[in-house]
Amino acid sequence: MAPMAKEDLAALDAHWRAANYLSVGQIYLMGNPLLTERLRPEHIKPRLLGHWGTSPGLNLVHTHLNRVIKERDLNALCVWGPGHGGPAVLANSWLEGSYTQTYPAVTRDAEGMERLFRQFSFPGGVPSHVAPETPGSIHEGGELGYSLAHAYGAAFDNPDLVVACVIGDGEAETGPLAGSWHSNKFLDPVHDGAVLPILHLNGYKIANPTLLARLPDAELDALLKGYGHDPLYVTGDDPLQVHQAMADTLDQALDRIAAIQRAARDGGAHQRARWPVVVLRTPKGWTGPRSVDGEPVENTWRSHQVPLSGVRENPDHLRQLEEWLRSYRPEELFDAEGAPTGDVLACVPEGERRLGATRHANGGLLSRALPLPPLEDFAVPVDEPGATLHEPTRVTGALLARVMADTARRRDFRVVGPDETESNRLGALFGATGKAWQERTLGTDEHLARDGRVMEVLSEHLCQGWLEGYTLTGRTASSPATKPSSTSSTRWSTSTSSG
Ligand SMILES: Cc1ncc(C[n+]2csc(CCOP(=O)(O)OP(=O)(O)O)c2C)c(N)n1
Repeated sequence: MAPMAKEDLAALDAHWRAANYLSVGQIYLMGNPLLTERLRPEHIKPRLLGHWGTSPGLNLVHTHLNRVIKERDLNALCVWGPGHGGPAVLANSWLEGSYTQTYPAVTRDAEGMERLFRQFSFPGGVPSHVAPETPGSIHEGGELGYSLAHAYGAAFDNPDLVVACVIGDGEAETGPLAGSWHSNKFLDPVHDGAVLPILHLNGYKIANPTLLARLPDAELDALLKGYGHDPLYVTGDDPLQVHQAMADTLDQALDRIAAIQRAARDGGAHQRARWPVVVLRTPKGWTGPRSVDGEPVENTWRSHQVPLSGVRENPDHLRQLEEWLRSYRPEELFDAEGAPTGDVLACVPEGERRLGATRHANGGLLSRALPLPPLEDFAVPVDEPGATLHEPTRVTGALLARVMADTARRRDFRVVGPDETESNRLGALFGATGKAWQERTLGTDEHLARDGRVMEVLSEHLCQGWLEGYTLTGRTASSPATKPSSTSSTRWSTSTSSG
């Protein structure tokens, strides 16, 4: 890609700075949102609770997803793994207008900005994490580990959808996430959409470095390639250089995704695709205070939550917070009424293309009743008590097989489990569909199919995550062995079917 024009880079940077400003504002402020006067203790929340460290990285990803969505008219959804970065996702929803559309009282002006700030992590307000009521969210992120599984669940049977998924390097240490990389062996480039994992190596979790951030580069590269991915790297701490690199890299990744889909859909390519993964290495707490009370903070674990504490009581911290907020030059980002300027909004897509307004994050709008056959068709004759022998799950298998056959064209029903479909006597399903499988097959294998809608993998974390991602985006899945968890839900949105 040719280098971007200076004005375009500056506009992306303006959007990113605005999102960073709004993230810091939510963590600290309950008054004086535009800094029209010097910051005073009464403008600061009495109890500070939120996560700054991950927010600049999430904001960077959101800014750049906006650009590619708008330029390519992409149908996209994003799963934010570090869901504790609630301020970032809320800031972006407010900037793009989806927040005000969902919550009209939080207007896109100074008054609304003050509400946005005050309500965050505040009694009677909104949670500090990406939450069910956050527009565009299917993933709460409170229990780290399920982001990538949710992203794949959303992509299955959604051929036009691109699901970006930010994975924290701490989250990547969890068992569920470590198992989730193998989801690429189940994704059919013909009938499914694409997942673009963005591994965010900001280096730290709560009070420690992360494993993946400290691996030698060659080892990390080998690991990701070993998972079957094609890694692309963005590294840096100079904003304009990172904006250029991120723009180039997302363009490359999306071109590769389009090429993989074309080869499979038009050319009938039969090898498992090597999908791209973006490795984003930027400092934790980037653009925040470099040091506080003589201790380094930016690019260390100390930036994880609230870098400046006791701001009401400590005049030095109050001064540092004001300097930090003013470093984003809010007077260039918001007009006199507090609305984002044209430059800030230049990258933002419109209508349902906005990440906070996509229907795919509000599955109840998309779900349709399943074509359920009359139960009488599956009634078991019992002439007298205790005289006939039947296997209830085998009967259930026949019912599920009918539903599977009747949804062959709609493709909005799946069965997910830890390799127990056959042993649970549900094998009739294989008369209606195969088991999803993109790897090579041997003559002794049975029922494996690239477009199969039964999914079997031993990681029940993965089964559960896929099932949640699939149902929260408006489809139905049944699991013979797992049960829905509380890691995600859609309280703000129209209700969806459950597992
Ligand atoms: C399963 C689980 N264990 C522990 C936590 C507590 N926790 C909250 S944030 C965090 C660190 C996450 O680090 P990372 O995923 O790298 O995110 P980032 O550094 O971008 O904040 C931890 C351990 C959690 N939310 N979920």
